[in-house]
Amino acid sequence: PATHGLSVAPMMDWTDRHCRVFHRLLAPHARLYTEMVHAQAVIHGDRERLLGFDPVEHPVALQLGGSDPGHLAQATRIGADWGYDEVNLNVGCPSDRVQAGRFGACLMKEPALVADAVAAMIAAAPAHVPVTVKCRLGVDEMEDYEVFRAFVDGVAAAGCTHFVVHARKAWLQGLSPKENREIPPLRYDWVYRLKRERADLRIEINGGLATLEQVQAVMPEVDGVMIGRAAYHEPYRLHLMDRALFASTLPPRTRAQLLESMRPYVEDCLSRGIALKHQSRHWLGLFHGQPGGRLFRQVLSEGAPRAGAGWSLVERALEATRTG
Ligand code: FMN
Repeated sequence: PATHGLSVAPMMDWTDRHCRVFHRLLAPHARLYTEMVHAQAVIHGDRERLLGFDPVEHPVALQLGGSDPGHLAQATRIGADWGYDEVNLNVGCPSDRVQAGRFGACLMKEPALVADAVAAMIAAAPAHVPVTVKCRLGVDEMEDYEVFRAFVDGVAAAGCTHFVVHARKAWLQGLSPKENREIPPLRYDWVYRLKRERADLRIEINGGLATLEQVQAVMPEVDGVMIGRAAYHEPYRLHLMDRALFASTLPPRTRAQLLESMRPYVEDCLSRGIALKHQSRHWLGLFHGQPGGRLFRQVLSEGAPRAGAGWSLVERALEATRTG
């Protein structure tokens, strides 16, 4: 069945709306995720700034942080009203700031609370907007597959049928968020086993997947893959993954063609006073490993912050990749 999915991970400070428009162009079939937004911010904050997105981003999921079922339910309803196609609860982020508010990865220790929150979110969401959970394998001393599966079972009993699993645990003390994405070992076998034992759930795997070969190796075991850092640092990989997974028969578009097709969106943003750097910072890795790739990055990163930087700068950066 054509359920095999590709998605781009929620990444704070990275997957903002401009980044997502770029990723959409590269990967027409991928599901895109927002940065995490706290439920309280959705309720009380500037919604246009926090939730605004471009229609081309569909299908796009809003990722929420929080643990209060009432607040999460309210934020879910608001997100659905804004047009998000999915609302995802963050049960994976280990930063200190996040623990203080009792949300993110520390919720792996509180399956009953997560189940309550998910039940409230599902009750608040219209039927066409699924509520999903992104979690880890565990935190701290949790070392037992059965405990992980019990977490999933508890949340599934509350009505969640779609889980994205970052296939490593997190240490809530002593490791930075960055270290928590690198040091705890990846254990894809736990995710494969979960899918085998809970075949009715949609299980997507995340963590350390960087190449098309790696993606193709895990695909038979799961329902989908979520790509984070590799998608951001080397975005052309997303294009190749999308084409391979969705059996596109059209020739791949070149990096330059893809970037040139951003032009109408970029010029529209420029005309509304949004500086080029807000877009171009997400493109720096487009020519990674290619002739002129460093110069492309340099021209954009030095030029884009200057007042008045416009599309001609992008053309100069592209020129660098043609001359090598
Ligand atoms: N995960 C979340 O669930 N919510 C976030 O807001 C979030 N922010 C992140 C910000 C950065 C800069 C990075 C690198 C990761 C972030 N993550 C967040 C974790 C990613 O979604 C993903 O689970 C992790 O990077 C592992 O996937 P990867 O190896 O493909 O990068």
